[in-house]
Amino acid sequence: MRQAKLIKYQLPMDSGVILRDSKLTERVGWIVELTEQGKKARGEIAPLVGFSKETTEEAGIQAQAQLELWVKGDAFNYDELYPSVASGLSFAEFELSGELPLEGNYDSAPLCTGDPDTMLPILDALPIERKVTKIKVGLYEPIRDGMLVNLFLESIPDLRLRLDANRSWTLEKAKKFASYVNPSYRQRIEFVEEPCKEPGQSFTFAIDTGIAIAWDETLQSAVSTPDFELGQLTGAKVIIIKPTLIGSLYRCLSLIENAKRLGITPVISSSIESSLGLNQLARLARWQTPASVPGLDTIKLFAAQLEVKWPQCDLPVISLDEQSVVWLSETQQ
Ligand code: OSB
Ligand code: MG
Repeated sequence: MRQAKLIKYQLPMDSGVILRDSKLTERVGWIVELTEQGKKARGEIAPLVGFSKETTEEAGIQAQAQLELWVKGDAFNYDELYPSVASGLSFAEFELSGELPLEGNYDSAPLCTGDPDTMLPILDALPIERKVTKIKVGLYEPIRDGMLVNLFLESIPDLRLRLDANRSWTLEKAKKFASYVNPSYRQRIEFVEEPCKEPGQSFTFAIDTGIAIAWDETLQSAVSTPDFELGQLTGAKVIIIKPTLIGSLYRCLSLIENAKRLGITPVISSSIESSLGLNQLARLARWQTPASVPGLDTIKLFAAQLEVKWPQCDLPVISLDEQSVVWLSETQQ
């Protein structure tokens, strides 16, 4: 017999987390719980404001409808669901069937949030194979970004950088940025995520500067179109896979497989899920992309964890029991 539960969670964020120009004071989302033959499995559905197209409400309504069908014996209709809903339900399903291995990769590329002076000793202490940090660029003048990049790469000779411009540069500004970076350092930029407004401009940037790029937003908008083929998204060395914004694990696994076949590196990344969802992402990363450093250093944006602890994180853990159950299958009432 199948049983299911839908729980709404609300977690406080660290003060000062800014997302797409607005402050994120609280993270709200859903946890689905599937029970079958005495086994219980969870998944997280958490649309991210400013990044997901669906709202939290819309995702919750769709999730509940899917759970109602699932307890009656139906399968989830992943291809018809919002990415966040497909992702959360599929994680729960993979967990239930034991297909998601337990071991996780919790060693992410640190997000450079504070000032360089506090980051440098942290980065210096990392082992060489993951001496890499992610820095947001494009928020200020290109010359400032260029100088910052030079400072990091000059201070730590074996450090590599991942930069993310979130499509904020014109081609001209992107090239200006590149011109400020010491040419001998360029190869130590692993990639720039989405340098320009248009994917075509980002591609030109990569060709003209020799600096590798990664698709993040471009992959998200392309993957949901009919007849999508990764091979048509040319020009990037890396694709950023954020299941909450991409969709079901089936879709993610197929992307990973195709990326490897095409010589593109897949990097599993977070969409600021709670510690519950983040742990599953770390397990996906260990399982499917053991050769790349994941982008999961986002627990530090929270003021609390949810139900399960993220290794090496001392934030208080709030129990799922303290969150509100919004729907239960009849057999559980
Ligand atoms: O810009 O890549 C982004 C998280 C949520 C929304 C957007 C982004 C991110 C991250 C995740 O940067 C962390 C990472 O990729 O290392
Ligand atoms: Mg990005």
